[in-house]
Amino acid sequence: MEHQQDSQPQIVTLKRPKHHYVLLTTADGHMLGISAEGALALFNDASDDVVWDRTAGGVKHVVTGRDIAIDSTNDTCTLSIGAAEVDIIISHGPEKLPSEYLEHLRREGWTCLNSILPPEVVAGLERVACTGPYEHLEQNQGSPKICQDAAVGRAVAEPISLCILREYLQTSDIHLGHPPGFNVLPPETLARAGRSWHSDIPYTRSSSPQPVFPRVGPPKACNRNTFISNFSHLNGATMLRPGSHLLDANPPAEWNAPVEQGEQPYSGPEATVVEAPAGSMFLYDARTWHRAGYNRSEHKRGMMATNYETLDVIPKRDTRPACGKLHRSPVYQELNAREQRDVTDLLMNVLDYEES
Ligand SMILES: O=C(O)CCC(=O)C(=O)O
Repeated sequence: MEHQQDSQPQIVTLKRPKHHYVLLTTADGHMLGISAEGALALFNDASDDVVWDRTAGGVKHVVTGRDIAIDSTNDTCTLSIGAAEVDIIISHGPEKLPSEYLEHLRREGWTCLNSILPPEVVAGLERVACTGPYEHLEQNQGSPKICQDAAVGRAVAEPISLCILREYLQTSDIHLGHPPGFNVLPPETLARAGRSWHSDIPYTRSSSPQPVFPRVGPPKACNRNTFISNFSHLNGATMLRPGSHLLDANPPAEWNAPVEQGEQPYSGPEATVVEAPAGSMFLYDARTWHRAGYNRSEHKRGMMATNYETLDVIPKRDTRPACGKLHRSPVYQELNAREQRDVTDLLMNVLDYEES
């Protein structure tokens, strides 16, 4: 990690990791881990217990150090789990243990799961965002993004980030605050959404009958920005003020003072920009002051914005209609059983309310 203290704002640059752990998954999305009793077991949800590392002779369970001999040059194998023979896929995993990301999120107010998504999911997100090889195309605004490519649901239900979000929000009962949104920033433009310094909770411009939550107290919502392009200060990476989620205050008015054409709101040393490769997930407490940067590159900057919140927070936009459309779409059948379950819970697990 390289810090450039002398530039404004503070820039933290994360290079693509040279090494990733692996997950051992079944076709329906269960993850192989080691239970508290020390037995091999399949889990619905991720935790440190499902993270493995490749070794010369197979895989090693990272937390316990237990080795399993398999031909790990292949990406599939069959293992005995209890009385059953189970087919396992060795799949792309995180750079670090979930608990390490969680510790950083609690300490700094943000964490970045560097390059957590496999390339094929990033490619699907590029198709929907119309960035990268598709940047000459215009986004399809005719149906929810989650119905346009299975990559969207796969990213929404990415298991390592979900585990961190549930731990951070201190409940597994979480939902999305709006259907996944695509914040695509063309060159030389101020973002339409999130161009000024703001917090995403308590909501001030929500269309839902939102109770007002105090800024202080336990976290109610956590944002997850999924980088579809490589994110850099040059192409308008999100800026935040670390630690501001713990302040009982909104951003200072002068940070959003009117600016001349081509200038930006506050961009000084109190702000931090995290640069990371496409496929990374950037998590930050939704109270954190943040804003989109200004894209000075020649290409669109693509990002998928999702916001994960506790049950008492009413979604900013009703997520249930998008879920109904997803269930009727062939894209739903491309998701595995765990992804179907997680996406459905995240979109449907809301208290009943009328939009105002
Ligand atoms: O697009 C960005 O970088 C910022 C997004 C934002 O402000 C938001 O999602 O609330």
